[in-house]
Amino acid sequence: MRIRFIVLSVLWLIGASGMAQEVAIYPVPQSVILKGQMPWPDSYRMEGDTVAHFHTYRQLGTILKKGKQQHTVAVCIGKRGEKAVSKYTRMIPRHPEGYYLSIDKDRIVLAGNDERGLFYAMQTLRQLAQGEQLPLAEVKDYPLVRFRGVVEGFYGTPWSHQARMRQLQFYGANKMNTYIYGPKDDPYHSCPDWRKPYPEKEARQLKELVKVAKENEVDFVWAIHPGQDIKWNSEDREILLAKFESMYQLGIRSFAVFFDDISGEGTDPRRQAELLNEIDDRFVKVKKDVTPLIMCPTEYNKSWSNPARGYLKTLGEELNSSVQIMWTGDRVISDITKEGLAWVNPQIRRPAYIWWNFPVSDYVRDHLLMGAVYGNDTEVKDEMSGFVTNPMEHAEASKIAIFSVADYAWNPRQFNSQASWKAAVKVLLPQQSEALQTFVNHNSDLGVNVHGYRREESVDIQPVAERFLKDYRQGKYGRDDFKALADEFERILETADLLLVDEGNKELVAEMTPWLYQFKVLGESGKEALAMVQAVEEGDKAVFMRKYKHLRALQQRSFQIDQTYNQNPYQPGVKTGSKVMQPLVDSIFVLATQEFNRKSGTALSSEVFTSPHRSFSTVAQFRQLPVRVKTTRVVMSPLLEVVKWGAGEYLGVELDKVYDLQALDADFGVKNSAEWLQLEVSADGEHWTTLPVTQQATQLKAALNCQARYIRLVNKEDRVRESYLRKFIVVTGGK
Ligand code: LOG
Repeated sequence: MRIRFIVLSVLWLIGASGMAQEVAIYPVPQSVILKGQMPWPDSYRMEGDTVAHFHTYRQLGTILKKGKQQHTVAVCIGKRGEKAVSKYTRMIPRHPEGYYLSIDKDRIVLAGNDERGLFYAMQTLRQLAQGEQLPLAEVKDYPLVRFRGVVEGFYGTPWSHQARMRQLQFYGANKMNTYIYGPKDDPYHSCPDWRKPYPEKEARQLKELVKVAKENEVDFVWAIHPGQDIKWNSEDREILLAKFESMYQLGIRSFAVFFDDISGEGTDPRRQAELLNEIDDRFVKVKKDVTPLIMCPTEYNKSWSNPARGYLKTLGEELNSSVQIMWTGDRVISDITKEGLAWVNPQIRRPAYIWWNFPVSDYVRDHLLMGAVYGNDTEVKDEMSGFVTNPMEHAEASKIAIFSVADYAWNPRQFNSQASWKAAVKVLLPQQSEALQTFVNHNSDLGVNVHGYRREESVDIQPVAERFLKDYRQGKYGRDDFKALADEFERILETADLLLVDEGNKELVAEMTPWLYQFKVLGESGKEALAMVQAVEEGDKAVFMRKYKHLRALQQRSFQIDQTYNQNPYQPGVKTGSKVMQPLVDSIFVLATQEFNRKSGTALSSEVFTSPHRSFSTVAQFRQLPVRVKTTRVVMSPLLEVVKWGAGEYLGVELDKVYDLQALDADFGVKNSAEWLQLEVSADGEHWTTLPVTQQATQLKAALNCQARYIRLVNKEDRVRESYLRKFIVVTGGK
């Protein structure tokens, strides 16, 4: 029997030549020894307390196969201290959630350091037992980061009950132990209804989730987000405690309090600490079976934190030491670095509990973020107490990133981003993984966005695309490059069809469908753009015209998809391949059309439609806000966080030329914005005219009735003001 190690401890090929069998274990274990394999036996004999470990034990039925080999294998399951595994005590790692798994000819041993460790041994056994033969192996394993999981903490449509059930199973299978429930748009989690109990149906569903979480060894953490309207008085404190008590009655044993994205009184760190300590003393510690509290601070990232104000330091000093403090890194969206942790940890006097804002897409909702997980430091296990990812509102599509976060957080040192990403794709859609890999290759980046966070995309083809364009601008190009691009476009359009009809993961395909429609158009457009290049070269005018017209139609089709699907009020539309492939198609189209015009003396339009307008601002948080056009409306992308306007700072839209302006329709989420914001318009960007604004609740309205190119709102006061940006629409009269 021959054993070959392919990539150390990630993927092994075992077996006699010709009968190679792939064994992949994720998250990558700390130590694995493979000793060969054997045919599946025809019977098993259980040893150990299967009643006590029932939810782990019952998985055996779906894992162990019965073969023809006349042989009985003993299966010992238990945790440290139990008789069934007492012989193996020394082999079990002394780490929370650690386990020892061994499979040899006569015996399978699943020995946990604790209950969860035992459950994880079973998950590893499941991955080992996928093939025609049973691998003989010895695994000693434990996680390096204590809390690993997901925070459902995004804005947008909360996950459905079914989606959450599927998630919890996925976490268990991938050794994640934490799910923090905190969807911003659940009214009972946040304002206005955090004070009220859940209605009966929602309460019943939460109960069911808690049960499934338990079966999968996941702590179901219920978070409350009361900061926007909390009063620091005993009444609100008692109401909050009563709400926690009612959640406890539903079976919840883990709790969090979020103070992110709020303004006003609720942001006071002293009051926040007082409240949390009181919950800790009067609720968590009294209950005995409740896990340590988690809190998300108001200054949850470095760029928003001002050490002179002492917010974090106050929390660090005053919060009970058992309370976990969440942290998103140097910015709202950023990867975690050693330096960043060295900055925050001394202030909060404990290792930060990481809230990683990827693949959350609530600020780029027209994109699907299915790229690889990379960028987090792999030598920071001791500097963080937990690592949870904030996903997209698309639950199934988020599993690509979740899978790799599970891998990273379990064993950061051996984390291999690319291998993990590809393994995730295979797990999510085993029968159609090549197609899914093509799709995710081109659906990774976020496009220009307010947080400036970008991801690599179309990595393999990107250098080819760049070289091709550079050469073509100089009137030549390489045949091989042309062919490679043509192949890729073809693959893209095939992939779209393959995935659209696939039944292997219906939930995933449903989430991806609008993007698959767009992906298909992208593939077709790319093919036609290259056909235009060829037709110009061959001097075939008729073919060129046909291809030109078709590509024009495809551009319109793409626009229709963008205007029809995923019409959320934030970033409506459907973008795919937006980093490399779509710009490539646009550039080829422009260059080939110009070349054709030059050669044949025609004047075909080579214009590609993009928004000609842009936003401008002196407020750092408003930089790079995308602006889009919807018929005669110029719409700025809303922002979810609290924004600080310094004295005299402004936000505005610059149109591509002077227009007849009709109205401004804005909403800054605060009731007094008309008092401190001044509306100004200008034709040249130098001479400004002030116009009146009216306010109703948080809505701002102004009749413009003038000709102008620039419209801005200025903080006319000499002090900092806070607001949100819910809406900023300029209505033009067309021309
Ligand atoms: C929110 C979060 C949101 C994310 C990305 C935290 C702690 N809070 O700016 O709910 O999903 O950023 O938009 C946040 O990240 N605010």
